[in-house]
Amino acid sequence: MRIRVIGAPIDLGADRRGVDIGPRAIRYAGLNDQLHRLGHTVNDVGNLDVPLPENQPTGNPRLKYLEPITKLAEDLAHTVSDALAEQEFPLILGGDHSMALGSISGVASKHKNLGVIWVDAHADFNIESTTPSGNIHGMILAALAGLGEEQLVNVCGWAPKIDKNKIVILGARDLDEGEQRLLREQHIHVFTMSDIDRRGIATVMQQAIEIAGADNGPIHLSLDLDSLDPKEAPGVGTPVRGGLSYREAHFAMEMLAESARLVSMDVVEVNSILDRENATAQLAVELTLSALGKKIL
Ligand code: DIR
Ligand code: MN
Ligand code: MN
Ligand code: MN
Repeated sequence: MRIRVIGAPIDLGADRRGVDIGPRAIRYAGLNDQLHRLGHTVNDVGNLDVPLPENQPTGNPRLKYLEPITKLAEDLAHTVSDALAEQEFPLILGGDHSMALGSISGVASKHKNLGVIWVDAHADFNIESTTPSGNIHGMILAALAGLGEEQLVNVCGWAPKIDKNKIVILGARDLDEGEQRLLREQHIHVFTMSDIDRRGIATVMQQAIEIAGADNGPIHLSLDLDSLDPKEAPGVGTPVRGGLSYREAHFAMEMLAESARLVSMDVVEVNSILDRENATAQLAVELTLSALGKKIL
């Protein structure tokens, strides 16, 4: 496969600083080399330009940095749809999760029945009226489903990007009150950590692939490293105990590779300032390799 690596070093969507170094940290951990060794061709186009929060007005406190976040989303959507048009698999490195507004908008513009598997401790399903923080990374999945602030929803001039029946959230364990209500109202498929405890990662992941990939549709994977237990992934902005184990995460990625349905992937929220010796970036590389075909034997 030909893989286009795209860096989106944005940290305007979250409070903790340090995810803007994520794309570099993931490259330092050997991403391109290892993808190459797995047999892929790698076309790394570098990082998109993202303004610093120091140079930007915060704007509406319930929708912080709305303007620069939507601008990056449009740039990124364009870059991603260009990659697909040229038969390359977009692998987008964050940055905070607000960048998925752009990556998924770009993929959805090329794949009309796209499903999304959102692997995350959080659901990122807040809207302006439910957000406890005003941080847009916590609103992205709702926006992609057509809910919330209209500038987010209508990024690139069309909406919704994803049919809400083809969204699956996996690994959730920290949801806000209004967000829970919205997820229930909208009948979003959420597999919590309790579901994984009860039924095992293999069963849950198989169902996730069936839902997101219904009618033989393509799947985008959005991998937030805080889905893993903080013991494995200390370098994230919002660590939450009780996350996916090392093997659960790998096996989920291996199943996705086996499904042969993956058309694009985000790797987000690696926070190098909070990391220990780049361990979280290394884990991000390992999981990406599993998702892109690396097998034990
Ligand atoms: C919280 C935290 N739900 C919020 N969200 C995320 O601010 O909306 N942390 N995504 O990683
Ligand atoms: Mn173009
Ligand atoms: Mn997230
Ligand atoms: Mn998260």
